[in-house]
Amino acid sequence: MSAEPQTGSQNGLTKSPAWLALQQHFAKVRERSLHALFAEDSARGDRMIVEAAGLYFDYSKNRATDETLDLLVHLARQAGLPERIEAMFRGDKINVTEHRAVLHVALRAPKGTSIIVDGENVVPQVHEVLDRMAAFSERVRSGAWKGHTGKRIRNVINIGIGGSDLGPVMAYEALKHYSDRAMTFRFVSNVDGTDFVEATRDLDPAETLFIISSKTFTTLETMTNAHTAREWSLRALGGDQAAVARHFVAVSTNAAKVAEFGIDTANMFGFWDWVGGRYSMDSAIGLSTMLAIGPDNFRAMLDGFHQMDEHFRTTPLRQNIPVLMGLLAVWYGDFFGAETTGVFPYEQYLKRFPAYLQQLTMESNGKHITLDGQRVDYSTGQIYWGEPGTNGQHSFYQLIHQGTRLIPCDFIAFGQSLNPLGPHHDMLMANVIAQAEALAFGKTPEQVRAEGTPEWLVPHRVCEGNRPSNVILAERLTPTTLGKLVALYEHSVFTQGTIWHIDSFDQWGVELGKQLAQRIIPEIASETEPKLSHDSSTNNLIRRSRRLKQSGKPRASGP
Ligand code: G6Q
Repeated sequence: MSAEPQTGSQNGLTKSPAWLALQQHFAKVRERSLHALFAEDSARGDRMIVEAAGLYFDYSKNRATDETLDLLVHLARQAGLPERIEAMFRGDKINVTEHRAVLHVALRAPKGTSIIVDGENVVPQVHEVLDRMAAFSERVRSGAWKGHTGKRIRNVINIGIGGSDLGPVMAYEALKHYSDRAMTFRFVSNVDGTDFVEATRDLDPAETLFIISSKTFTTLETMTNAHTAREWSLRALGGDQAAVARHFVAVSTNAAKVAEFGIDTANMFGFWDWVGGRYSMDSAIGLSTMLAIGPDNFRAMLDGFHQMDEHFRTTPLRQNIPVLMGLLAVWYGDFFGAETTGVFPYEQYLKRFPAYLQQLTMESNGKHITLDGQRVDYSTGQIYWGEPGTNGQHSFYQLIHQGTRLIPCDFIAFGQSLNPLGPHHDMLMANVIAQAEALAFGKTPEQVRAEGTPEWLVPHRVCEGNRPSNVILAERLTPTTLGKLVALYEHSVFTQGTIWHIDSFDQWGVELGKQLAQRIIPEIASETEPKLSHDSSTNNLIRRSRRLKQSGKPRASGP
């Protein structure tokens, strides 16, 4: 939704000294090319990097000077970023619209540390749940946990949606290399019955364990799929309700609803209202991840998260990777007018990482009201999207190279492949490095002519360059590295939300979507023609879909 033009900045951001300084600076530097910036400073690529927590972050190919970065850091200070970071880590209720602390960082706090929420240290609770998850995972992985008929569990299906699905799916795919290949992991999220049917069609219910992952345990899609799963299990297991306890476990904050569903709360793994759905993959919502990769690898992932948390919390802003990433996102979104950011992992295992980031970034910062309840007069959250390299190079990269839109890119790559295979990995790495180079420096008319190109074709083949990117390199994709990468983006999102003075931790738009369908479901399902009182389009869509359902054929005319 586009913001209506505003006649002034209600929260003062766009009239603030740091913002005005950036605006003036932008007028000076907007036309400066990356070509020129690198030509003026041959050490730019040596200087504009940060190495921390095992990541190499190269931000030199951004349309920014040292002064830009200084001014952005000044903006961050003006927005109180250091204080906000402290407030989050301290457990202050910074999710103001839900009056909640925001403590995903507590999920990876080492044993023995202390974070107090409402007078209670939450770190021991986190480890108590982790220990229960570990004990359960060991039992399932070893075969000690048996299904109702005495068979061991070979299949695990996570039923959840949004934050209770995207993290587990992404982490399973990302860490498949470390997973127990004798087990099958599937994920059902969509209320479209096809999702459930395709996920279960070749599985034996006697060997299948369902994890019902839902913070609230009321989400329509998840509860519908959970009931279908219970029927599917019980039908095959002789209808004995006792089977539920052997084939269903729950991850939730709502013990009452879990018990109501028939799951033994001894097989429930809890978390807390200070963990947002999209920040929950390292809570018990990660149970499927732990079952796949084992408790030690899961703990290694948590350690990776924690290393990035510590980097974020303790490193000066100017050398702080998530801060720099977040500030550059603000620079492009609010000054250059960029609408989207492309994220391109050159690692097949990270194929779901962009989809995961879409929720993290867009649900968090897709807000137009400030913490003080005022409408913003600047752009907030960008659209994040992406695909693994090199596939994207053969499709949409064209628009990034030669289109009319500015699309800042994040490239993510690893020095070592988990599947070394002949020349593949060198080629993969050559491609990611070449793309960042080509986007930045392009191809000049002179270079195109020197290839013997006829003059009429020259403009078509010229690539102007000046397309910015970050490059993130790590040694190899491990559970630890994955934790660092996710935390990196979490904190970049936090940095952006802090500058924009918005609540990155609520999701009222999602809540509205959850409510609206409830009204239409009975109208679609009703045996008799329902009386409809929506707008004319919605009324017609409901009538048409009822008719399509009944006959499979639309009438010749009318809705
Ligand atoms: C995430 C959102 C949302 C949520 C899902 C599932 O931050 O709040 O994506 O995770 O709607 O909610 P439940 O876990 O309560 O089923």
